[in-house]
Amino acid sequence: MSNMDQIVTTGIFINGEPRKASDGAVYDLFNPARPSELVGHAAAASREDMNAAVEAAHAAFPAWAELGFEERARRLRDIARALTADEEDVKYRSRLFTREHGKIARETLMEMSRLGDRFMQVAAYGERVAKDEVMGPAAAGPQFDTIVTRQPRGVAALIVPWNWPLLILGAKLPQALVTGNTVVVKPSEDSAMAPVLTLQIIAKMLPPGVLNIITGDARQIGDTLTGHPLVRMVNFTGSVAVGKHVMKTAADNLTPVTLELGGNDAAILLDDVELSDAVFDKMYWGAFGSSGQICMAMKRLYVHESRYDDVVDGFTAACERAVVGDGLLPETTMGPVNNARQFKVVTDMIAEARARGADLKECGQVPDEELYNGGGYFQKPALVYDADPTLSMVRDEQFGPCLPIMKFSSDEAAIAAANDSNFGLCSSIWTTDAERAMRLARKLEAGYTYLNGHGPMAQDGRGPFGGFKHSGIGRNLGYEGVLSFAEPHSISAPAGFLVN
Ligand code: TXE
Repeated sequence: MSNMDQIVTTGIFINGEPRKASDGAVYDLFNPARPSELVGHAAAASREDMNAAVEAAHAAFPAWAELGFEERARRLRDIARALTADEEDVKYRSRLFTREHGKIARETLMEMSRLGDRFMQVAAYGERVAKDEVMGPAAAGPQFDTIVTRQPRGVAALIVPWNWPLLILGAKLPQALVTGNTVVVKPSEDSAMAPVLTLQIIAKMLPPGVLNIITGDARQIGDTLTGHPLVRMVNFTGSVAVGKHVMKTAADNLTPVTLELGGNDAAILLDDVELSDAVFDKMYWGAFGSSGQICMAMKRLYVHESRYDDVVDGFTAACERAVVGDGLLPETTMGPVNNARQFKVVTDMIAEARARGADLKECGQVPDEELYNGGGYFQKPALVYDADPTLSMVRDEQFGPCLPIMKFSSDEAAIAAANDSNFGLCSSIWTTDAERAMRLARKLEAGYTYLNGHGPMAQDGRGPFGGFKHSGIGRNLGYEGVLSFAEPHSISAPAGFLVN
């Protein structure tokens, strides 16, 4: 054990102060690669703590809103620089992140640096929200001057899941702050410590109460946040079931919600797709980055029948190159699944496919068999060839290292199969024909379509991100993501009074 691996205890953060939970309660976090290894303790906050966090955010709101966009954007840029300024601390948080989460070091470091990037980007493009929209008299109808301002909403509740806690925060937190809202963040129980230490760096650079951080059992304290009358906006990323519950709880106060609830992304490989090892590697990362635990991962692969055999051969070979093991080792490309619940979802889907006689192959190399079979949540990437569309691996979100592959015979059949899902988060089309790609993309029921790529590495943060159907409501990222944290306010006067 490295001396970086001493057991850590993280707290909560309210009104500018790091604190313990009010009754001192904590809960344990274990390493998903070795579930008997205690990594540390996170604070188990009480409802009183949650109320105190919301009240602190409410009290801090007027001064933060008053500060003005320029000053807030300047602070965002300072935060972006501070997040990665201390190399030793970055290494420490990255290692802790892998040990509490399971994901490989390359990804934890990437998440940390992307969070800073988002603060920088939002400081730049958020400026559009600060500018009033000014309209002189219209060409027809009653004659008015109108100015539309965008005002911050107040206290924003930001709820993040365990899979990419920092990257997902980057889609909510700088947007909430730059528009002048104050914030309560609730990281997931299953990956709390590295996110809390990272969030504390940010919170300490802001006036007391602007950013408050609460961890603990959401079943105990979640409704206190989302149903709080002082909370003016809930931005949630997580499961469909909890998203619906959050929406119902927020409805009591008519609190607006943005919900990002996962997906069952279809990737469509057309007959003119260009294939190479580089393309197969891209597909591997699109499907199995972070062990497949990504909302915008490739979750159903549809291949034109004329290219099916070539794709199966090349993609299987890419999956065979996966090195499954401890995320702390530099050669590992796939760590364990994060938690026992998710592990069961994935392994049950694989077991169902096997029981129904599916053509299934588990790929990848396992350098340490003892570790792999030692009770950690390890699953090699499992491919199901020519998958039956009624398998739960096709119908539901697997959120883990397994993937069904299916054939199609026409563009129309591919679009119909891709859209045959309750989800509609992302999708991808792989082709050499841009015009055909655009024609088909417009028919996909998905909030984002990648061309010749899939997942976080293919995504441009300037595009709004969110889903159709059960994938959620509203958008994060892009200009729409920033706008969602502001209330439009129209101010009109008879023509000539406001605009000359
Ligand atoms: O999510 P939960 P889980 C999907 C994925 C996965 C499933 C379950 O399919 O298998 O969801 O994951 C907080 N009030 N996604 O169980 O429970 C909770 O503490 C307020 C897709 O981890 O929805 C955590 O911070 N908050 C997804 C967050 O909600 C509550 C990413 C998500 O937890 C709450 C993660 C309550 N009553 C899972 N109950 C995506 N969109 O990418 C829980 N929480």
